[in-house]
Amino acid sequence: PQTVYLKDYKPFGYDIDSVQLDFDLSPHATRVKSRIAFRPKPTSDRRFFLHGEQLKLIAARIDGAPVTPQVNAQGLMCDVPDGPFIWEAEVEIDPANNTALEGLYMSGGMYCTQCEAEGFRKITYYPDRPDVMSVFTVRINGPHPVLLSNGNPVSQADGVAEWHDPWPKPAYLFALVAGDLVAHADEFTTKSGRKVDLNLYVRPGDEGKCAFGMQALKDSMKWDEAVYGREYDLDIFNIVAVDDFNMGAMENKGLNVFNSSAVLASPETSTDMNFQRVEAIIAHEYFHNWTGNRITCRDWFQLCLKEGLTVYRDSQFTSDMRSAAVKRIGDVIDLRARQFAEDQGPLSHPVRPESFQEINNFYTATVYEKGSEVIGMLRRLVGAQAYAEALDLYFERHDGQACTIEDWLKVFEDTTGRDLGQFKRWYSQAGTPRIKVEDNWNSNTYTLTFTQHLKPSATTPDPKPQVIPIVTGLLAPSGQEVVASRVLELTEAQQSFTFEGLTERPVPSVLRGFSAPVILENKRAQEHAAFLLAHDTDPFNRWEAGRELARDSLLAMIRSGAAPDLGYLDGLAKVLSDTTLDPAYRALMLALPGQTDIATALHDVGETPDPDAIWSAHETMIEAQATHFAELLPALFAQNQVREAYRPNAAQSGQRSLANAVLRLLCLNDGPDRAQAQFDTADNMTQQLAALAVLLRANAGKDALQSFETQWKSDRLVMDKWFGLQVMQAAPADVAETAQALTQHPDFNWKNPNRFRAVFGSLAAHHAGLNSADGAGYKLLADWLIKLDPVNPQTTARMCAAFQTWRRYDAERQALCATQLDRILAVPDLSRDTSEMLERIRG
Ligand code: BAL
Ligand code: ZN
Repeated sequence: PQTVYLKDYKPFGYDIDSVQLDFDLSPHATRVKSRIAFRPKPTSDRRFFLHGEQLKLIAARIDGAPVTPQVNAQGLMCDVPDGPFIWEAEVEIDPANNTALEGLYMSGGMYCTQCEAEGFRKITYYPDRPDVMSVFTVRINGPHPVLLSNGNPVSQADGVAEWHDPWPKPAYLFALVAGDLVAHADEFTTKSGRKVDLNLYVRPGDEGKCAFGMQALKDSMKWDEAVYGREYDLDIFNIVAVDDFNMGAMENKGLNVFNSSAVLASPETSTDMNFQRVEAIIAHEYFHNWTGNRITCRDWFQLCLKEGLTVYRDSQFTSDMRSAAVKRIGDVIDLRARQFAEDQGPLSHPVRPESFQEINNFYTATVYEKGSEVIGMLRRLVGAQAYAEALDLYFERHDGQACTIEDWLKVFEDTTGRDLGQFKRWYSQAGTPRIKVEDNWNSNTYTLTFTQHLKPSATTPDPKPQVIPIVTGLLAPSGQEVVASRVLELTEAQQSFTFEGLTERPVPSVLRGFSAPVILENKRAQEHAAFLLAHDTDPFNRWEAGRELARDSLLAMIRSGAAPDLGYLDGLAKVLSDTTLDPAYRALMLALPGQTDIATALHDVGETPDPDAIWSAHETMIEAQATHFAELLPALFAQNQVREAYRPNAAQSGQRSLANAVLRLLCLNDGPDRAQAQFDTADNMTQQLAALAVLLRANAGKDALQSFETQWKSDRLVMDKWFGLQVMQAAPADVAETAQALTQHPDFNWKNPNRFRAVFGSLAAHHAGLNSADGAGYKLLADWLIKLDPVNPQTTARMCAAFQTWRRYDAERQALCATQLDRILAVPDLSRDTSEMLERIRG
């Protein structure tokens, strides 16, 4: 496969004045007619190449005269006039056989599209690159009650509809939907008084799961007006739920297409976490209307320009709608689990990569989540006010353009006068910086010295110091804060910061709010962490201190068979019983670092993680929590029962998350009756599923599992949970067998990405199960990736990331894993997506 480089970027030689598309829908023979007005740019490469894949070319004309282009598997070339001309083509495509779910495909009888990143070329011949923007008019013919495309409706009649999108857009934002759908309708009036029709289209039967998503949309629209001054710009905003979808959702202009799991929600069928995810993804896609659509990316190397910024915006939204501290902690847990793992392994790449073979493989935690962290740092460095001014300038200067990271940074430079040359390294250097902190106390002067280090890697062989905002506060030994949070700007490889006028040696609280995506390397004394767990005024660092104590105790248990640390358990007991603290926060405190995180911590210091030992230490620690908190737990459980009607808001969700975490511990102490009772009486999925998980863990869930299946067998999204939970809750030695047995279930529709991920995503996330010593986890995953690859390369390639840590483990596991990686790599005609991923992972 060909590698594409950022340095080779060249503009397209033509502008497009308008695009007219006509679709005659038919499952196996959809006809697409295009009429595109090209105009050569004055000074550019005039090579006329249009992308096109898996298209049957029926006819092509230039200015009305038939032409015969040279066609290959990637597209076509044609001789064209020197001046402006009209290109017309008619192609035939086969949506019903499009199992890759890219381009136009069918899902449960409906037609839908996914064009980002390079799916439009499977619909018609076109310069399928984000810097070619144009105005689209789309006519759809098909015997379906609902026919949708981007923009505003022009005409709607039986079996034919026309849409016009006045906003120039790249082809990746094109969308078409047709089917027998029902609308949940509402409206929104923008701040300038324009009425916008809102519709959430779903399959009949799903109408009851729309209200929450619609409210989240209206909240997002309002928030973007209030916080970023961004108003919606069409007469209508449509969202469609589709069951077969590779990603979470897609921000097509005026016609967002959502994986049904990311938009449908009801109390009976969705957990609190599902509701939060729906709210966040609705916001994310909506926010793309300005950060992504109105201002898009010049090329796919700039993907973080829209994704990092939009993730940052949606995280601000969630912080405002819910608890900022809880959101931040959740984001950091996720960042460490996914992005740090990526950055420390063979898939490491800069936030703005410089080369790729398959762009679909770069929709990564680094581009998205680290991309968002970079924006958070920028805001911390320049301050909230300058950030707002820079964003205003960004929207004003670049509206309607396809931009680069250079454009983005320039608006900050122009607004603040700062030179962001060094800051830009966050975009170009791969890897997670490591920071060492040392302190010194001398004649009432306190000094903090930071050293930063970035490990050289393939893409960053010669790393240079980055600009790292380290938010720091100081506490007196009494626990009182003596220096409030301030941003220390670390720019050198080593740098000291002094604090004068203190009367006693303080305790530092550094990297508050996780102010930069770095690893703090040096261990604090345990009393220091225990002190911060008790006293830190920064909620993130208080949580972090507890996390550190838990991690250190787990490491000691693994390394030397130590008993669980009583200091940690005592400190945690105090936090758990502090009713002034948000229950959601206390639930996060109670949770242990993930087993993969523990493996990473061991690997980091050159030790070989033993997945079974990590599993056992985790189990032992949970048992120790149950014993140590035995007196606390019944009251905690009772206090956090929600008495009023179910609502998925932050307050209720927090109570349920604490009560459900406590339920697991209570079950260890008292047996499964309480969990069974909760399962039997639950009126919402959060409590039903949590109870089922506890029962399965206690090997007491057979009947509940059966009754859950009977109750929910006709609900696809709930059955995904049923599939996934069994794998997640299996003991390590049973994981592969459980997953294998589930693949034999009549409802294991493996071509549906959600169902495939329910089983195999859960297998991949089960650290001890995936890495079981007999290699059964590796083998089963490989078997199914081999099966899925020809059907859906994108989902297969994403799942390959499960193997990215394989070199951490012992020689036997490595050999078992290498055998499976080689087996997949040896498959003839392996997709470009999967081979790129596995070649990088195999190394
Ligand atoms: N643009 C792909 C889906 C998303 O990030 O919103
Ligand atoms: Zn996005």
